[in-house]
Amino acid sequence: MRIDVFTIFPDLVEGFASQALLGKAQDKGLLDVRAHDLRAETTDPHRTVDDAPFGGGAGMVLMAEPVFRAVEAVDPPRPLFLLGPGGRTLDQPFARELADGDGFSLLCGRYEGVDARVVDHLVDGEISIGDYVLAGGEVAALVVIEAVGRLVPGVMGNHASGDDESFSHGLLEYPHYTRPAELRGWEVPEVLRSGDHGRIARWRAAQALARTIRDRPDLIEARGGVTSADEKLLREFDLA
Ligand code: JCQ
Repeated sequence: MRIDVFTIFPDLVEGFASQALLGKAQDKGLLDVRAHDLRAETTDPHRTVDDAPFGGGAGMVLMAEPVFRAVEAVDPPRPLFLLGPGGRTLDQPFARELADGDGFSLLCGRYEGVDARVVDHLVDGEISIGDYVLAGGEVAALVVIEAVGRLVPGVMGNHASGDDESFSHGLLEYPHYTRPAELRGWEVPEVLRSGDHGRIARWRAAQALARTIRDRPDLIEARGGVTSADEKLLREFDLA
């Protein structure tokens, strides 16, 4: 999987992608993240990439020509996505769709926005990571790269896959515990130390369900509500 990123902060993107899980995936040849400096193809002494908006107003606009030139110098994997709040919101199914391809590219906007001709004639789509405003697209690009990268076959190593975790089954995770068995008077639930693996699996499923009902009822609605089997499971552990 190749992911090319166009940004005025290529070191930030490369630094992040070279660490931990993504760094190991790159070492293993499973993932290839390439950051490209939007200033690379500028020709003026100040390597300018921003200019004032036509029509006036506050702030600056990321210029079209440096972006076209940087992208055309590389011929990166398509689709090329702009990061911004107007796009399709990243969720687990979208991350899975991106991970099923061979690669894609990301354009990080900055300033007040990007010249509209980039949007109209260069990029293929837009990705949002949520309804809030960032100072630039870099952090959003890192979120996309991490969410997608961990789904690439082989990247998760020890963990069989990313798919047994939150959201892939549409529920929040059950609570996790490690040693010590008692911490400041708070004990690990007895069931987890019982050795009864069937009961442990049912307790975890019941906990995941109860927490999702409590904290994310929208996820319960999305999977079609609470079934009678769900209610039986909750009752087994006095959760309903
Ligand atoms: C991404 N949610 C918010 C910042 C301008 C497209 O132009 C710009 C893009 C950004 C960065 O993206 C976000 C964002 N998902 O702010 C400024």
